[in-house]
Amino acid sequence: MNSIYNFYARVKESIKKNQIPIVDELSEDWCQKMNGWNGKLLRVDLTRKKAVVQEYDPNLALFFLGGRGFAVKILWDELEPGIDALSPRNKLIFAAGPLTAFPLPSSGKIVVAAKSPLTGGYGDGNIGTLASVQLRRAGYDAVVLEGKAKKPTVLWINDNETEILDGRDLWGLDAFKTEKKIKEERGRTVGVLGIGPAGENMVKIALVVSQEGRAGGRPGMGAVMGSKNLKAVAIKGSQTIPAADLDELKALGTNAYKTIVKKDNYDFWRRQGTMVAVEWTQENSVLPTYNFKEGVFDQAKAIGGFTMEKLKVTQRDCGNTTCGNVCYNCYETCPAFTCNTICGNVIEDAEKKFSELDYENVALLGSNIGLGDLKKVAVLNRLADEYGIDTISLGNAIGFAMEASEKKLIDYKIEWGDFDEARVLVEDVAYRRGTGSLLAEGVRSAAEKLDGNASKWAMHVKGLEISGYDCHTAPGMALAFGTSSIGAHHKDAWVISWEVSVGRETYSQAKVDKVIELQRIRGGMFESLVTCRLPWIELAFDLEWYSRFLKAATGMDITLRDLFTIADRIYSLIRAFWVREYKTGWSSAQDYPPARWFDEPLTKGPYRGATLDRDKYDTMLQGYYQRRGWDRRGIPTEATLKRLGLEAVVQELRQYVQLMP
Ligand code: PTT
Ligand code: SF4
Repeated sequence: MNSIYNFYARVKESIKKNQIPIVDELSEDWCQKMNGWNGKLLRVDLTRKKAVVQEYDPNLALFFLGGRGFAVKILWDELEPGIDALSPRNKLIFAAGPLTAFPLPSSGKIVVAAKSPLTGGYGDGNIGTLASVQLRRAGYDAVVLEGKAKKPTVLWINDNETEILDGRDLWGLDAFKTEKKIKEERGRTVGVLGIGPAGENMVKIALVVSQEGRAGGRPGMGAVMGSKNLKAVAIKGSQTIPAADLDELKALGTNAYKTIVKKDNYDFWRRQGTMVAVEWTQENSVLPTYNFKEGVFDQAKAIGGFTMEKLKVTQRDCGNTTCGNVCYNCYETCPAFTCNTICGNVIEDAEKKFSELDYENVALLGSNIGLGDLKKVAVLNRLADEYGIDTISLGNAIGFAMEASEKKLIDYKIEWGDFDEARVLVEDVAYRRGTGSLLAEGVRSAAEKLDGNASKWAMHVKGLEISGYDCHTAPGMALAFGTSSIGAHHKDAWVISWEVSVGRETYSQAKVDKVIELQRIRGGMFESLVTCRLPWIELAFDLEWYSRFLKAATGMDITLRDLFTIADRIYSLIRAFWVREYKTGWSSAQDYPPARWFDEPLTKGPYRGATLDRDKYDTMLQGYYQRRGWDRRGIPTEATLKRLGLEAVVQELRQYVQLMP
């Protein structure tokens, strides 16, 4: 296996071959300072209780930028193929990027990644959290967690000091209480990434939680953390992140914040955030309903953005600053970063507790399980955050259980819209009790254990449950789910709104191209920068800003084209990771959405009778592979890997599958 530290010579060779357009030659000065990056990662072996600071090769930054790019490169280089994702041999990575934590809009994000116990492939997620800012200020770009602690543990990173603390008093607590306790001891501004009981119990749909309403790592990243006996990572830093031109960065930040507030949609966005999507998906018949049987829900209004507005008590951002002021002036002293696109809308739920709502949470825990009461949906949402379970997979799992109960495939009675039983089931999933234990493995696994063709209506791709868009009438979005890098998630290519605007019936090459374009921007660029993509998506904040930010941060001219090359490299490496794990079991069938959308027509709404067409989907999928330079099985060809500077991947992948030239 190749270590990232042997990368240097090959990179120099690649520069000669013009594979890294962002630099003509490696400037020694830049290599020394690495402006934009800290140039260091923290590696913690939990088994041996050892932490080492490693200076990484600057070429890692040039080739993979940060975040998801760093994560997949490290996992590819260092993971033994075929390991159990819940064994100490898996590695859990938290990685920031070259824009994270600078005084720029929405820059407080971090990627959490590992081999996924849910899908068996590459897994990651993106969390907005002060921990991202603190990590960069502590002098690191990433933390790599290896091994397994003997007993429950908390990792404490305080600038250059790292301690592995006894976490036994926190084990068993929910994610909110865990963070609260850590902050009581270590201060309000400490960044905390924690798990709830679901992560502790290695529930495969468990994720990592921060700040009572920020969560990420859908494909079981919380379970990986739990498997390492790691309850939380707490971080505090006080250093200045090296920037090529900090004054210019601040000036750009000032302008960027001002530009954002002047956007036409700004006020409405601040009112509704992502909740605006409930009405839109209902109008366009793509709101997941009754386990994705339908695209319309007769109680959609009751769980929509306008209902939420009436119940809203406050709004929160990832920085947890709540002031909403453009406060980059105190950048050097204040650990908070500011997002003025604030999206977290908080309501009081049916149990009189606060719950932060987003579209996905409401669609999956509302219409998808037939529940039309927003305050009750909010209870399930808050419980998911407390226990540390992904709301999307949870809503799929509950919907699956309701359908299985209706079909009498399980010995458990739960009807559509039954809040009380759903509430019990959430807890049962977190503690792996009864039917909850079946669902804790994800719907792919649950379906395999049931009769009655359950696999046809277990709504997932590659084992990851589908997020909030029904695709009976959206072939482009179905392709986006099919080819997403972590399984069925909209994060890489939310093509649905464009698709609805250009005509949803077609299976055109234009849709293929759009999916790839969005994967480059969202799945490649934003996930490796690492910053929030919402200002761009929701408020049309121009992408060119990010090249300007990068210039000020790194001193390099990194164009959007360069970023897309990096994105393609990341995508092909992620694909190689999946193929190496699945070996000869890999085929284009892995890139198919569930059979339900092809075989069971909608029975309600304006598109009644509609289904996806298998042959046409297949043509689109093959068109997608061609554009990416992958073969008919969806495996990158030798030529593609070499073009992207991934020669070493060719050698290794050949051990597992035959590669096309
Ligand atoms: C993300 C997925 C989403 S996408 C949502 S709501 W969304 C769900 N949120 C969950 C949650 O909350 N609690 C919980 N227990 N499970 C949840 N599962 C679901 O996870 C989130 C925002 C949102 S709100 C979105 S779209 C954007 N996502 C971004 C992204 O992926 N990358 C990026 N560079 N910027 C993004 N900005 C926006 O961030 P996953 P967050 Mg999330 C509580 O985790 O695994 O990536 O899946 O990060 O800080 O909560 O912000 O309508
Ligand atoms: Fe966080 Fe929302 Fe701001 Fe993005 S838009 S940084 S998710 S508060």
